[in-house]
Amino acid sequence: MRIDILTCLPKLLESPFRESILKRAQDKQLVTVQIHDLRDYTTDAHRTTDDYAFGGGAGMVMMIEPIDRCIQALKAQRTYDEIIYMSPDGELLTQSVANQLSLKEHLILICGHYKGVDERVREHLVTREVSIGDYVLSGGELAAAVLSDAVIRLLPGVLSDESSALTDSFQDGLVAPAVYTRPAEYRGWQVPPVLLSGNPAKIEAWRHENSLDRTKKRRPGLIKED
Ligand code: 6GU
Repeated sequence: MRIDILTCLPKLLESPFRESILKRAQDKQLVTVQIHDLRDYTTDAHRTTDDYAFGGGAGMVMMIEPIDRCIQALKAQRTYDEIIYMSPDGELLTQSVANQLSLKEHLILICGHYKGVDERVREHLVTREVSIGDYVLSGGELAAAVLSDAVIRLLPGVLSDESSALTDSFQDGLVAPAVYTRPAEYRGWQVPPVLLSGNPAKIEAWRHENSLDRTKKRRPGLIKED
């Protein structure tokens, strides 16, 4: 997979991709993440990426030209499956959306800032718009890092079998069961004895029951009503 991220604040995106699982996925060449500074696609001396809104009003608007020039340069090199604009009014990022995107080969993520992008970017250049939740961030960069993390960890070979994404919360419509590690007792607080029993069938049954209980208590909306 390859993910190209378009931003006017490239520094904001550096560290999330240089650590831990996302770094390892790139080192193993399971994914290429390329961050593009939109200022490099401007044509004026000041390298302007935003301008005042037509009709007035507060806030700057990201201009279409640098975004389009960057997208066209990328499209000349390969075919993109989705060109995604990160926006708080987009489709909500769910596990199901992450699963879908993990099956794609080439993605472009566009990070908005200021009051957003010129609407013509959304009308003519973008194939999909994604939000990471119902709250407003200062820009799309952190949201793009969240989306990338959710997608990259699903790629075959990124996680070990043990930590496989198949056992994640949400992957089966339930939240994950409680986990414990040594010591078995701490300040009198006990680990559930079944987990120390060495009986895999009983442990599996306990985990499933625990998942169901936790989902009902914490996220009742996840339990499908039929
Ligand atoms: Cl994708 N962008 C911004 N700016 N705010 C958000 C968001 C995206 N998703 C939730 N809030």
